Formats: sequence, C-alpha cells, structure tokens
Amino acid sequence: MKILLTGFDPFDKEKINPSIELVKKLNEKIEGAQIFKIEIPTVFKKSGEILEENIKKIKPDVILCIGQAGGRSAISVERIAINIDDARIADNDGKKPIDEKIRIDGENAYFSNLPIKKIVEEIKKEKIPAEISNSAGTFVCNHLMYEALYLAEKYKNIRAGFIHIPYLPEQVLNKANTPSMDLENSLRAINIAIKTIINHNGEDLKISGGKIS
Ligand code: PCA
Repeated sequence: MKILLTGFDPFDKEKINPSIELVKKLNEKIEGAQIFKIEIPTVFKKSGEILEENIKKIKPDVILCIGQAGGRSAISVERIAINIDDARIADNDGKKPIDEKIRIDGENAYFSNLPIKKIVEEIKKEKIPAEISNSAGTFVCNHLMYEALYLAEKYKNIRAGFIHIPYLPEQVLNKANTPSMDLENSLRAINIAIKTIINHNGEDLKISGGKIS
C-alpha cells in the first residue's frame, strides 16, 4: 500500500507549521505501507497542482493531508470539504480569493472516504483528544482536501482525507488562552490514524460525531 502524506509550510506570520514538522518525523514504512512525504505550500492553486503531480508520479492508494488548525484543542479529523475558496488572510503567494469555486466541474462538496469515526476512537483510546470536525474552513486546507477528493475520483480507487492538528506549545507562548498539543502527541495520533486506515476495510463505526451547532 502506498500512502501519500502531505504537510504545509508556515503561514500567517508563524515561523513553524506543526503539520510539516510531524510529516518529516513519521517513519517511511508503517505496517508494511510505504509513506511518501510531500511538503505543500500554503498557496491555493499551487497546493492542488503539486498534489496532482505527485498522484501521477506515486499512484497512491491513500492520500492523507495534515494541516495546522490554530485555536483547536484536539486532533480534528475532517468530514467534508466544500467547493469554495474564501480567504480571510492572504495565502503565501499573497492571494486572497473570495467566494471562488475550486472546481467548476466538481461537486459542491466531497465527504472524506476514510474511516473518520474509527480514527477518532482509536486516537482517543490512546488518551489523546480527538474529534470529528464538520468544517475544514474555507482557506488552503479545505482547498487541498477538496482537491484530494476531486482527484481521488478522477484517478480512481484512492481513499483520501484530511486531519487538522493544534498549534505547538511554542507557537502559543504569546497567545493567551490558546490551546496547543506537543509534537509527540500529534505524531502518535497521526501514526494511529495511518494504522487505522491501513487495517480498515468495510464500514466506518456508527457512532455520533455530530454537533448541535
Ligand atoms: N492550515 C491552514 C492552511 C495551511 C495549514 O496548515 C488551513 O487550515 O487552511
């Protein structure tokens, strides 16, 4: 099994992005699966283009994208990506699209086809906070997740999804009341997620990951 794993470069005045730090630290072989690591720039259009180039080259069975979600306290396994770019801040190329469709010929949204509930449960079993997220936002992470699922349909038989991780403790030294998670725990969580993906076939768990609002 080939797993394409992506992390982002730092953005929004941060010096570090835990997603790429974590990707670099993961083993290149996990339970027999080969892990191919790619750094993706936090740039709307380019992120999808680089992903597609690597899909053509590597022909992965699974695409797992990791991103930083500043302000979130748990590992968040994303359920859905929507067909819209709506930026509050500029990407690393200075672009700030507002209400632009990602793909004219794409669906309004795509659901992750990874076992998202099972992943959350397995991470929690190891005493690491994890949750389903019902929105990956409207910035570059949502864009990349949307592209991953659009391209998974285009290139066939690819499972794809996205996991957001919190800030690192060193990123919140001057951000009062902002949660963080150390790299060791995020790394353990993503390892568990990958093992769950490798060993899973069939239906996801039927347990709630919903929210009232
Ligand atoms: N997080 C941003 C983009 C890159 C990253 O790591 C996001 O959540 O959209």
